Amino acid sequence: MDAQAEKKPVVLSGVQPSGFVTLGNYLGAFKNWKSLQDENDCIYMIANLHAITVRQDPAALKKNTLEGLALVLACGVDPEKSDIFIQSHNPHHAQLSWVLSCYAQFGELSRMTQFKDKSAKYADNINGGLFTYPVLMASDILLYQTDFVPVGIDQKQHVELARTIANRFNGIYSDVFTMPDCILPKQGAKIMSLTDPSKKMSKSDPNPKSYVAVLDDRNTIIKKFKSAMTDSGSGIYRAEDKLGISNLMTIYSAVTGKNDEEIVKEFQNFGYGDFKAAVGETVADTLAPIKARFDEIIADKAYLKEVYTKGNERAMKRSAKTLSKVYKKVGFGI
Ligand code: AQP
Repeated sequence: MDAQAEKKPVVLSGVQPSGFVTLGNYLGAFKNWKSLQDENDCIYMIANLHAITVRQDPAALKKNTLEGLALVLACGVDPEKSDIFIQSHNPHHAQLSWVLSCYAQFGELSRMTQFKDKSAKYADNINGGLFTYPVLMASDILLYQTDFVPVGIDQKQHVELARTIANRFNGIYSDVFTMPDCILPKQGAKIMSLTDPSKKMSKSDPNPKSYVAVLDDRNTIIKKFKSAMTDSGSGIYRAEDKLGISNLMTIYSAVTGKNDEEIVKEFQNFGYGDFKAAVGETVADTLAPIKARFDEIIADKAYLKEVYTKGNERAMKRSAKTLSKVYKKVGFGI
């Protein structure tokens, strides 16, 4: 086989260290990071540049960054197989972001749903970074000539914008960037809030009962599921007017791999209360080994440093090639 035929698809994904990681982040994105490692060339980053679009406490951001890294490792990402690094350690992301911001239109950025949502949520701090966030994300993706980006549905629009920017740049300067595609999970691409199943489960929700954090203890997880909002009526099945039950079925399906038919059969004689408790216990059982592994890894700071240092060295070697090509194309290559 020649080298080209052996080349594995490049996968890139990231998680922001903007607090704890929710069950939504886990099921929507990095539950699949481990299984993608064998067939793909994977790059995973702790996206701390993105995190400061919302005001962060510096000490907390530092702590959350290391914890994010430890959690990714606890979920089975193997630093021997994948490049794992901290985004701010590689200056190429910010450098490419400036160039690409000159190839993204104001109108395009104004249409981003996340910008509209976050501007409403953080009305006293609608900063430029919140607006240009998708350009930085495009840079993250395009720097590594990424083929696939595993994300939850909320990030799909940003990956599409990365394609628009890549297409525009390639059209002007000939092929520089690979065109990326999303990978959405079959179940769990949009996990909804436990207290208001019409809204996305989100770590910044002021009501802690609305989300489950991956590192919540068993009792907390079960309690939160038991208090999840359900609908009037009875019966465990998916329907448009049963948003609460449908969300719990999605979570159960994403965690167990069972389909709706199997779930309906399994819980045909259950009331809502017993179903909620069963989902809570299954989620708690799934997350317990991750938490145990996380506790071991976070205690070993030397190991974490080794992982992010080596990961960043490898990542920078790769991103330098793309950045240098871009600089030459736009006329910076003096
Ligand atoms: N509810 C969700 N269901 C499925 N996937 C989700 N993701 C986020 N929420 C859900 C996916 O998680 C990955 C990492 O997300 P992030 O770190 O960029 O944070 P976010 O999307 O900003 O997550 P939150 O919880 O909604 O944070 P806040 O409250 O700060 O806005 C991404 O792939 C995302 O799609």
